[in-house]
Amino acid sequence: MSSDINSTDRAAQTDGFHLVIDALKLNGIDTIFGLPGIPITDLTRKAQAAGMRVISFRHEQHAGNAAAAAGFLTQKPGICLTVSAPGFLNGLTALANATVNCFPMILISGSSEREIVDLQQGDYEEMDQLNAAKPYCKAAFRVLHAQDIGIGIARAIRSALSGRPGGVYLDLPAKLFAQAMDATAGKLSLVKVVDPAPRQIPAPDAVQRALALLKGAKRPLILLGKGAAYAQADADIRALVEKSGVPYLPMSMAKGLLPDTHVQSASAARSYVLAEADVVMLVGARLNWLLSHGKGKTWGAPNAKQFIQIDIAPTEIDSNVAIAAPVIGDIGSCVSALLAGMGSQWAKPPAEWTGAIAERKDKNLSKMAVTLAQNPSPMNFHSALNVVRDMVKAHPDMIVVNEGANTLDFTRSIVDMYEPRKRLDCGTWGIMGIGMGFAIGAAVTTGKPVLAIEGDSAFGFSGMEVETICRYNLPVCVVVFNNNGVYGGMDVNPTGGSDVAPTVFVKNARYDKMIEAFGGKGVHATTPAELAKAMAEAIASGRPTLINAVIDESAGTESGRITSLNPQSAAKKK
Ligand SMILES: Cc1ncc(C[n+]2csc(CCOP(=O)(O)OP(=O)(O)O)c2C)c(N)n1
Ligand SMILES: [Mg+2]
Repeated sequence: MSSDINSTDRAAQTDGFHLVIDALKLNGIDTIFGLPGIPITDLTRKAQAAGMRVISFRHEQHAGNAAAAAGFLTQKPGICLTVSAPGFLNGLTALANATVNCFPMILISGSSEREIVDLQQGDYEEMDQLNAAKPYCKAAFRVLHAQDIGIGIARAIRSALSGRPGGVYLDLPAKLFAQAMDATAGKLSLVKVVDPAPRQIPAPDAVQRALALLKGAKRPLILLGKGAAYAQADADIRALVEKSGVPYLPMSMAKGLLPDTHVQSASAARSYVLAEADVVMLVGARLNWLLSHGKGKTWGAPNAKQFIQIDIAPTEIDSNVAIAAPVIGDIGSCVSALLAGMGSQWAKPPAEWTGAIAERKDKNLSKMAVTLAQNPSPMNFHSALNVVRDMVKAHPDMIVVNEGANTLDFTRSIVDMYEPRKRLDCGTWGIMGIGMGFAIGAAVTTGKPVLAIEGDSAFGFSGMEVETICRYNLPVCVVVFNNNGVYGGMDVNPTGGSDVAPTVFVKNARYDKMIEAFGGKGVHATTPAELAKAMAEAIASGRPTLINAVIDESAGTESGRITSLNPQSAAKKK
């Protein structure tokens, strides 16, 4: 094989570069999120020349997060392309996060010479990337020969999408890209993946078992997870909830599957329903830490509850507590089977239960309305989010990206969502750093306006990507909730030394100035009115905007709502 091809025999020859691009395009993948460098710079150029959208980032983690968001929103694996060793490692966090969140993505990294890497002879960016990636993704593959690129990409796509979606690593050594082969044979070697996420039909007896349990419940509850949002079975999920009359709770990225203002939403009575329900039906939601593992105080009296769990992965069942009625299959097929099995005579849950929930909801919502209406100076989370809430209500198709601690928790509970898959956040890990990557991925993929509500600490993890937002002129409005630090700005150095406390940042920082450096619009907002005006202008203009929203530095709490997860020192002295 020649190491390159010249223009005269290009018609008859193809090479690794072109086969990768052709294989992706053949499978309907039209966007690459990445960061160029040896050995993939020419791949990014050639991909752009071939009509693909190549979105170039300032750090690979954010390219990876953008790819993951694209995967979640479209059910096609998002592609993140990086250089070897350090670029690969920068992308690896996003790959692992995608896998934990069940977002389909493929991290494609160039890698150095196998012969040198394996003998550890010190190559440029030497690293055994394939083995490093394996524990953090669903599958990892390496392609050594140009004629295997088609199969390699097909395997990566199928692995990312089938069953429980997740991250896949694809290792492409530098030498592969220049490998030439006959163009016709190359074309024939490509694989268009047929039915990459085959439906998995639940067993009829499992469906009957679940329905019998739900029917007998006195205090049933439905819990919608982001798996339900991913499934794009929106109409059937809504029909299931409405036909059953069962109160439901959405996990954060399932918000909007039914509008949060829906009469059956029990979000405003969350602790009551979790503690009191006797049968809980989980739809694409896992009983992990976000649901207190399905046990303990949150879930009320011990052993007083039975679970129905709809999930695509059989091994998810009984992961934390015993599941009385597992229903295994893809969410769409399971929900439609349940709906069919309910018939037309399904009895709604007892009025005693729904009435008690309504009463608590009303009480909590009126209490919240009073808090939201206050107008303290400086703003607190509530007064700022009151205007964000109105903005999302006025633009329900806007995508909300959200990260931080208090900024996350308050936004999740205060800002109602009205449409499916419009909320992207820290997810299963509670990870900081997804902000700008998710915002860019969502804007590029959907063309819709994106509103990123960011803690000032959270924003810092991906802040440099505001240049990327400006460069591609994306309709992203970033609102930095600036309370001078991690959870707030009140901590002091107990020694009286000149270093500030570890959680505290530069006071009164002007994040709005950052975007101005790249031609975006920066706004400094100190009142809800200023914040509302700036958001409205950003959304109307579609122009990259960063609003520095000044929040009372004492308004937050340690770790937001998960203070209790902080280990406590046993020793008295500080
Ligand atoms: C990658 C990563 N590093 C560190 C953390 C720990 N952490 C949790 S929330 C948070 C930042 C909270 O501050 P901020 O974003 O300003 O939100 P606030 O509570 O002030 O609104 C940090 C650093 C994390 N979750 N993820
Ligand atoms: Mg903060």
